[in-house]
Amino acid sequence: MSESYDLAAAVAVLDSARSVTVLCHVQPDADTLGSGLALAQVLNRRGVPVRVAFAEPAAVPVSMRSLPGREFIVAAKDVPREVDVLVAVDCGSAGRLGSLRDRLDGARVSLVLDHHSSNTRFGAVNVIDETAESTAGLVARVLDAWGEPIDRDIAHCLYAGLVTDTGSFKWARPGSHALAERLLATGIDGPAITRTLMDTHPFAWLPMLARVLSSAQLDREAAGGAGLVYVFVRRADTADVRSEEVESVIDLIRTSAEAQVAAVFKETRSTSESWTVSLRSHDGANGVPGVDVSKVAMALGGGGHRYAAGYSTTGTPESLVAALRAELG
Ligand SMILES: [Mn+2]
Repeated sequence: MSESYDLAAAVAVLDSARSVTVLCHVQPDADTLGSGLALAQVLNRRGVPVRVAFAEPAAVPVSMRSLPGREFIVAAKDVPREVDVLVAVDCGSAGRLGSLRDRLDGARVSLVLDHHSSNTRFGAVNVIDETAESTAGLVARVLDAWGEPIDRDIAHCLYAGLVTDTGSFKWARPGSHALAERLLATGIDGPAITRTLMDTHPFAWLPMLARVLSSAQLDREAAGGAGLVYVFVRRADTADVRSEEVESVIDLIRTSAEAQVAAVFKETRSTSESWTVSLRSHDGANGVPGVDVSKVAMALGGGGHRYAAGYSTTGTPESLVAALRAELG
């Protein structure tokens, strides 16, 4: 609930910090990393030692390597067992920290900044606004409450989270455009940031899409007739491409007019028949409310937002579809 978050509590924690460890979620996206690097730059400016980390993969995704502040990123193994202030950004649950979740136990105080409706409030202080379009937008409000100005490099990081979590402003909410205007006014190159993060793929993306999309299935009866469209992305399909290309598939199949729910079953690159699953939904015509995929994902061990969620699972393709179908009703 939006009224349950307390920006002053977040400021008090950050203000008390002798040092800060910012943790982003596994398989980081531009919202978690942009939020983390924006905070890191502010803390560094204040003279507070800061590091940013995520459990996996080992390297920063290629599309995010131009984000300012990446010099604060350290390898997961270099995050000490005991830290002063730990801040988790854009993580709906402790599990999203992957192998770094145990660092919560060694923190003097932990602060969770997030916008997922499924957030489990796993910090000592939790500042959760599920009405925020992005964690970056929530970080901007924390900085305002703290009286910390947003300079051009910090704006670059926040814009990265804002533009990606709104799907290039397709899912903008009240305040999203006002924040974009403010960030752009610092002199950042918004089109270049967007192109780098969302609109640049290696050529190998095209044959990968051709293989994957040719297997798309439509189940009109799923979710009480709302319809389900889904595809499988097998390990063999992704050998030549980055995670960015794999993550792009959901945005294509979710456009199917005949289905309000879309799913992409992505086989883990290292392990056969181990999967992460992306879910999307939208409202139907005539205002019929869409399926809450956050609830579906939570029932299957994951979480997320009402219209965008995910989970991890194992099994054969047939068993995966059956489990999802059963949960959708
Ligand atoms: Mn986010």
